[in-house]
Amino acid sequence: MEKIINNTSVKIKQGDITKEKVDAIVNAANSHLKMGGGVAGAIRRAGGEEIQKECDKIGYCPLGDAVAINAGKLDAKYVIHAVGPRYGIDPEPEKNLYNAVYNSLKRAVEKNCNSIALPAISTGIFGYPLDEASEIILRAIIDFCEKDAQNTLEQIVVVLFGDKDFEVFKDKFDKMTK
Ligand code: AR6
Repeated sequence: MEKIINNTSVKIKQGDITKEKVDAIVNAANSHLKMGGGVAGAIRRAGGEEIQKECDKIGYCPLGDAVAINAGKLDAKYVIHAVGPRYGIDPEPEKNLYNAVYNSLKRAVEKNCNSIALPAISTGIFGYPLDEASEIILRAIIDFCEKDAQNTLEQIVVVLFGDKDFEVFKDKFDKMTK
């Protein structure tokens, strides 16, 4: 499913984010930038150990923020490590999830990227319920496209791994952009 919002194409698709042909791939990170399982594990396997080494040089990213680092062996130019909230543990989960997504898009623009792919941040190991998280993630993307004066992105792709995740995001996106 694809819609154009203020000159930016926003696409919802199912797949493996490491295979996306985009300038920037977003990782669902933790504050210490230690790449564990889930999408981080997949990015690390596909991009090689230099991705973790680059993360170690930076060492820390605050909750709700995002940092762009080079993408190792991936086709992308950057991996943007976005720190979403651990559901039930971190404060202000809604605000922090929204900010993690919004700041990822900002970092991509700052690095002159035209295209970016994002996963369903916080909805795996960090346990954010999918229905709520999908709405927050999509709200941040739609707001960025509609309101951010700095937006120069041509394409934003939300890549969902599982069938159910894809269906939830697709339905939500459809409702939110009617
Ligand atoms: N492509 C796209 N999405 C994927 C892929 C993939 N290859 N693999 C998994 N997903 P998670 P979080 C989906 O757990 O909840 C790590 O240890 C997955 O199905 O990766 O933010 C980090 O180092 C789910 O829908 O991220 C952090 O410590 C979504 O990606 C912590 O987990 C996010 O799941 C982050 O947890």
